[in-house]
Amino acid sequence: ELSADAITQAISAVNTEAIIANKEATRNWPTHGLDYEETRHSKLDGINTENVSKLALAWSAGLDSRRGVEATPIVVDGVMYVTASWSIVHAFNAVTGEKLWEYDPEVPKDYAYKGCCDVINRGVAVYEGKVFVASYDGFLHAIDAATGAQAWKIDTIENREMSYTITGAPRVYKGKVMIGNAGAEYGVRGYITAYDATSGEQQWRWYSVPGDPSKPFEDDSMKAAAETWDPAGKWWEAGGGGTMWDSMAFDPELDLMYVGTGNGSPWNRNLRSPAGGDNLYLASVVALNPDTGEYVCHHQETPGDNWDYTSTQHIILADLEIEGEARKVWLHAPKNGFFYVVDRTNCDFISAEKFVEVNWATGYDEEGRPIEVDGARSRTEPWETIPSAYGAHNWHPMSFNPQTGLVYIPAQGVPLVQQHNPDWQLNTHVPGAAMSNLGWNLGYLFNTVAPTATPFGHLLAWDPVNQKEVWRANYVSPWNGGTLTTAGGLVFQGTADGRFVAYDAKSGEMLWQTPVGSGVVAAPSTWEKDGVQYVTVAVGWGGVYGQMQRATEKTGPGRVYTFMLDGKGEMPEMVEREPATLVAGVPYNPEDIGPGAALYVSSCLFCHGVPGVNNGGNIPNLGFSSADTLNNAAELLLTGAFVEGGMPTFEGKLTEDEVKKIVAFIQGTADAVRPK
Ligand code: PQQ
Repeated sequence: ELSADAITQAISAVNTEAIIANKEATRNWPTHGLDYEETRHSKLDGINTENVSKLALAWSAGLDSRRGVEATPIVVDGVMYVTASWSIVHAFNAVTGEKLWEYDPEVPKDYAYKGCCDVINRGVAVYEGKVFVASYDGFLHAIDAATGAQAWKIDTIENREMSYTITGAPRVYKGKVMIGNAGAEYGVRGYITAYDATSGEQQWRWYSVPGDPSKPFEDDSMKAAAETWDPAGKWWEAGGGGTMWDSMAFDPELDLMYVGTGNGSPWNRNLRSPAGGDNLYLASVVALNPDTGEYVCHHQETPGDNWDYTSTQHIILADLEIEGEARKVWLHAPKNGFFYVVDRTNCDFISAEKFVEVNWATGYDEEGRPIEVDGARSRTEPWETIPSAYGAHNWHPMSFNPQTGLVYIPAQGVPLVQQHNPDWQLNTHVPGAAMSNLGWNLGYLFNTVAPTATPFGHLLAWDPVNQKEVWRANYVSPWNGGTLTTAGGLVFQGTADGRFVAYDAKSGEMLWQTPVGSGVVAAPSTWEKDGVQYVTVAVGWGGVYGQMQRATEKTGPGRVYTFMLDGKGEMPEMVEREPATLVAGVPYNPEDIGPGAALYVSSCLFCHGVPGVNNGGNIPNLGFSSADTLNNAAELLLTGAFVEGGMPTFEGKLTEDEVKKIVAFIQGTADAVRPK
């Protein structure tokens, strides 16, 4: 039994000093990345290489979620907070699994299309008695930790005409709740804001890209940044991008915070800033003063980003000995395929090496600038992006174990070809331009020729001092979960094919695994209560890749699992998908297939995948629709029949005749790929 008083007491005790003190023994998991340095390295060793074979379920609980679950569970003194899709917060007694309360921020379901990558949320922050969640529709909510009642709610979005969303977990440092936002696929201007944790009052805001140059710059960093953009591209109309949609880390000794910035809006620099330029502060790690939000310094990983190479991936602060010298560094493995070690006292570049195959740059010079390859910015030829926009490593958190000296990275490759789109216009539906009917602004056409790369996913153990691979564990698919490493000599990771696995952190030997009933994308956490160590992982397949692809026939729904040695919990039933068959018999005019393909790309592609070719993730592949659905497609699409599930209405966006063409493409493709 956990009384409301006990919860209040536990969460009221969480503040910056307590989060710092927790590092000593890491009994709790009080902040997203475990500690301010975001190491995800637990000092707990109750579960270790010797006994992990006895790890078994303590309890599991449903999250009532059919879309992606990306949250790291926060656990303090036996109280657990985890979010599921649509930013819904669930509170549990972490030892028994008893549900304490649920908080639904009531994100309007017709808001879903304003975000690129599934209606996901990466978790909460807790501080001085409150739980903070940033909802998909851009509000920051403060909730009473014991009761789940709302304490306050703040609109973080300064311009609701733009497609801003929030998917990231807030962090709280010295009484300020920090949160960024998302939307750089659509055209927004990225910013991060700090709010007072008690009152919700805004404390500061820092933009990652300059605004309209006819107005005063907000600060010197914006003035400096504007010089690296070409005004001919009118970046302020598309917003510029640079959204800070995920990572933050804090160094309490230096009193600095670090934040990763996203890609440009539009993606294509030839359109965004035609004369070139670095386009600060896109695709960078930036150091800010956490008290004031003032810019301190930065390292730009992908100058003039042109490939959706976001640098929002998880940042880890570490103290390493490099060439005989003690260095305070940050470690980073962004989408672009290079692993960075940078001096976090002054943002001085130390080293960068490829951690997967990379074709856009051969390496970095001493100043920390990439040596680019000809053709990677072509305005005429297709370019196969290796890594692609899915990232060599996406948001799935990595971890750093100072005992092995290794970083554990969910590495991957998803093939994609991009080609400059000379017909691109801001906020305009152009058939053939991916998702442009929903407001995407990329400036590229995709897969105009077939990619040659092979998809892959592996857990990569990387030595950041020597910048080299030490071991890897191969998977059947990209898009595997975030990692956790422990003083018990272990690495934990969930997999796309629906398992939760423990490895020997030194050797990579698999020591334990269990099925969990769905592909896993989130990272686990570990914590202790009454001397017993537990490991928790939230499960629910999704995110941008998981919407249209899958690697297991097990289909969730979202669930949180807690494991302990000799646990006696009963494994829940694992649900198999209904076998799917390619749709047949829907009448269509073959001449409609071509125009239908272009409309499909601009309205459906990045959620539903290629009909009959992708197999469908948490969103169905339309090649496997029923004939009834396709025969009634116009009515379903144009009246918003699926809005509750997150699909927008296409009323006013598509005509009946255009829907007919899309149906022709779906049925035509199903017929074309059906085995003879
Ligand atoms: N989100 C995911 C996910 O949760 O699976 C994957 C991605 C995002 C990306 O690959 C992105 O590029 C991305 N970009 C933005 C952006 O540009 O603002 C936001 C997000 C997001 O908020 O989830 C993603």
